Amino acid sequence: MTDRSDQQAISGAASLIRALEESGVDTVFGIPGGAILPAYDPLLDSTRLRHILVRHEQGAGHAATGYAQATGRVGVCMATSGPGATNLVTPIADAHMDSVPMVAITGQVPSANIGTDAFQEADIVGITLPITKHSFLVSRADEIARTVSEAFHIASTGRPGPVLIDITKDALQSTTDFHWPVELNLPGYRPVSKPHAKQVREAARMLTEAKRPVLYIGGGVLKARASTEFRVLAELTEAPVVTTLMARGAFPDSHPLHLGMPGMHGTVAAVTALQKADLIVALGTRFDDRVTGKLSSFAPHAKVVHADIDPAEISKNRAADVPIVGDCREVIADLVVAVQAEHAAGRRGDYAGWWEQLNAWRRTYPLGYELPADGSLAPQQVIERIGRIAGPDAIYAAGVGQHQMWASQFISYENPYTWLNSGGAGTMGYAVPAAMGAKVGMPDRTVWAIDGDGCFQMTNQELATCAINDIPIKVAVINNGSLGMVRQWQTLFYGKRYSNTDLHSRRIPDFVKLAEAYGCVGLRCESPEDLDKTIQQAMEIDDAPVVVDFVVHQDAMVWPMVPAGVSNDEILAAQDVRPDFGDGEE
Ligand SMILES: Cc1ncc(C[n+]2csc(CCOP(=O)(O)OP(=O)(O)O)c2C)c(N)n1
Ligand SMILES: [Mg+2]
Repeated sequence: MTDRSDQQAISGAASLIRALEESGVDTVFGIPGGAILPAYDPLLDSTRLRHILVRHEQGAGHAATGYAQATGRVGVCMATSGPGATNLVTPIADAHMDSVPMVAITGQVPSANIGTDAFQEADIVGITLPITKHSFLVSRADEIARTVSEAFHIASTGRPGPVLIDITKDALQSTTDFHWPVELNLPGYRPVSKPHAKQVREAARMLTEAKRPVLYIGGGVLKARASTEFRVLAELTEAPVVTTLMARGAFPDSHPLHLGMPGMHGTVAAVTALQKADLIVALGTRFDDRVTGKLSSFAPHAKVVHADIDPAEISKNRAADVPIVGDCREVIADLVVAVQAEHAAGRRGDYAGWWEQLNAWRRTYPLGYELPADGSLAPQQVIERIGRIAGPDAIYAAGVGQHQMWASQFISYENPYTWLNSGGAGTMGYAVPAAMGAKVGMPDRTVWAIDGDGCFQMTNQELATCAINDIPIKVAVINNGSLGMVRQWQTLFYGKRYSNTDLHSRRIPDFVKLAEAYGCVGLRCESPEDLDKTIQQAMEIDDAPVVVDFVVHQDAMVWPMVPAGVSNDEILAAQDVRPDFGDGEE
């Protein structure tokens, strides 16, 4: 590595900017303020860093996440102390839940003032301790460059996650020598990436002996950039595949081995395959409660192979018979070799009977929806048509709610890194800023935010950021006039008592006028006849952000559904439709 040290004394702030540049950062999303102000001065001179001035720090955080999820690089956001920093709490928690590599930089009050309730003082390290992979409080200029280097290393290696660097104002203002590269000083941080060969061989042996295996893959396969390797494994074994909400796109939806998404709103085939499996090979996934349903009745007949880079995940929720700690790409590559060895020795899994059953479930209970009898727009149809027209090369970022589930169900994901959403935290307000971050990282791709009328009202101020900074995202507001997902639960579990879920957003705000006020193009679509035309119109605009207000039927519901806390065996394919699995438990 070439030494890019600077013997001249520079400010801590300048060393921060230099360190970010040397770390390969090209974009920082943020808002300045008193404590971080020194860092904004040298930023003005940087030719390698683009700072995008957002309208709310939450927007900066989700933009960093969207950028990271779309590109695989570390996303960076920056804020001042106190309220600037606390506005980052939600996106930091969100990135933590979804293992997104992010570095959040916050200014802190001068070190002499810490603990005095100084103006805009907040103990952001303390506040975010449980929701970061690591956090640093830096109070000396000399430590800034090293800390930046360590933060990027920690955020992006092992199980990725958010790292906070809180820097006191005096550290930014005092002088230091700049040295790069720095020697990392991280005793005890050594993520294991190479899996244990014996465990991998055991997993391969179990795969060939199983009669009803399922390959259950999660976001870790995407984080490890292992989609290509995984496809080889799937095709070699010919075992069925299910992809979690976080793994949509890791394996093509059109692939015949793909059963779809498991979990609360998964396909009948995917959910039931796990329930009836005799072997689950879990790769980069964490047996989340939204996948397992009632844990004690989840996949009662299955032995479990569980591979994850984070040893804390293994046997956390479901005991693993074969635990494998390692990077998913290496695990999968080694599994391919081990399965090939099994085949060479004349041992090959026979899943013919299993596929017969799976195909019957797939045929009988495909994903579907009904068109509203009154001729109004079905939200599912809107989303399906956007997916068809924008195609598999576009990137889709969803909000949280019914529209998110429909976007995961009715858009066909063929490529990795084309589906971005807030899976673990379920953060309303994620879509617009995440789409903005994705578009900045992938400027040549079409980026659609599929948002709810509720979610959109939490972070739509970033439309101003998009319009001003030439970030032409497209936003589909799936306007059902309500907090639809909550309303769905009220319909099903609270006797249709609709307490505080009516947003009246067919009327207020006027999303078309709102879009126009922000310098975007605003369109509205209210009937199926105009659907394709309106989407095409939005597709043709590439010099400004576009917002389409899709006014949809209010009563559409997300199916299939496993009600919270019950066994996945109780899955409902649609309202009052309990699948017949031929086991007499209709
Ligand atoms: C920040 C936040 N607050 C509250 C919730 C609870 N919640 C989950 S979905 C939902 C409704 C979302 O409404 P909308 O954006 O209109 O989406 P829809 O379900 O109607 O498609 C709510 C309130 C949440 N997930 N996140
Ligand atoms: Mg809604």
